[in-house]
Amino acid sequence: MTEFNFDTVFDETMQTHNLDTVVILGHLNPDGDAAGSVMSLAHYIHVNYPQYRVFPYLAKTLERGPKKMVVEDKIFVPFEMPDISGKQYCVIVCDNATLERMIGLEYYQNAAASIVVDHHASNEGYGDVNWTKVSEACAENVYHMLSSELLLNAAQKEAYPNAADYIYLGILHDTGGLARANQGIFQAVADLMAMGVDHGRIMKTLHSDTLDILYKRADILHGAVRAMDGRVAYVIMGQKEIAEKDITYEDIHCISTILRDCDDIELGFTMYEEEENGWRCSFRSDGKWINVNELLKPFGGGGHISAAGLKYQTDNVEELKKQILDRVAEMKKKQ
Ligand SMILES: [Mn+2]
Repeated sequence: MTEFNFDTVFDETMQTHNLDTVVILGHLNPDGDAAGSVMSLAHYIHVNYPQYRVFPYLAKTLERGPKKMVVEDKIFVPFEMPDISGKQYCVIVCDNATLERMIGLEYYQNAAASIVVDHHASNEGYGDVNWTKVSEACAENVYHMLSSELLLNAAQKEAYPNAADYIYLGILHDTGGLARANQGIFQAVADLMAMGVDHGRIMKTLHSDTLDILYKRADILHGAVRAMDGRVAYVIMGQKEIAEKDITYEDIHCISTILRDCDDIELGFTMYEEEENGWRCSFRSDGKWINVNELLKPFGGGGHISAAGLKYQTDNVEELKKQILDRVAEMKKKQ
């Protein structure tokens, strides 16, 4: 399925099940794209379908940058959730590949109907309607599935941040500030600007570092190690070091991207022990040197060709790292 008309599917779903409530969910530790996709749909429905009640749901662990925009939301913040006991409602899930990563899973499980919109190659295909199209940002897919007329209406009826602002937020964040873009993205970005989006204002959500954050990041980068003739670089951080240096997952989350973006590095990754023997790993490449979604599949991880994650239980992280590097070497040999 390459084209998807949200309004038709949404209208039909609400009417056949006789529903008046919509809950919108995203993934754990929401980033700009998850927040942008969820919140843009919430505003779009709020303005264009006033007969329905809308409840967007974002985890409290929202990233610093997108949070700057979300805290200004006067329609939905502070978030409130409906009492779902005995109530029928529709759930829309955005930017979330697997049930394991979904935030608010209980809402999904008790929904009368579900619509899934995603851009991950690793999407499990769950939901009554599952529209997954691999692209740079889920918000880009959201943009293309909506009626431009109704989106313009939502942008004109509400002050910042409105549906168009949120789509723009998602696109900016998942493309690294339009660093990874194509014609379709620039088309969407230009259309959104024509609807009144202020590019400079939303760019500020990408720049939310403080000097203390940079000090910490420099410290983490000092611990980076090279492998495979220096073309791979990684950071492994166990619980002891995490406690000593007070490193949160948010502190380490960007490191794999920073490593990958180095001119002399092709693959960057981090392994972070978020609970005893529970490793949360993040892999970044350009998607061509190595496909990290394929790389992590045998280990139970995945995501996109150039950005993928893995959660793994082991008391021997060195062995896990070795197995992954062996697979990198094997995949490179076959290329
Ligand atoms: Mn995304």
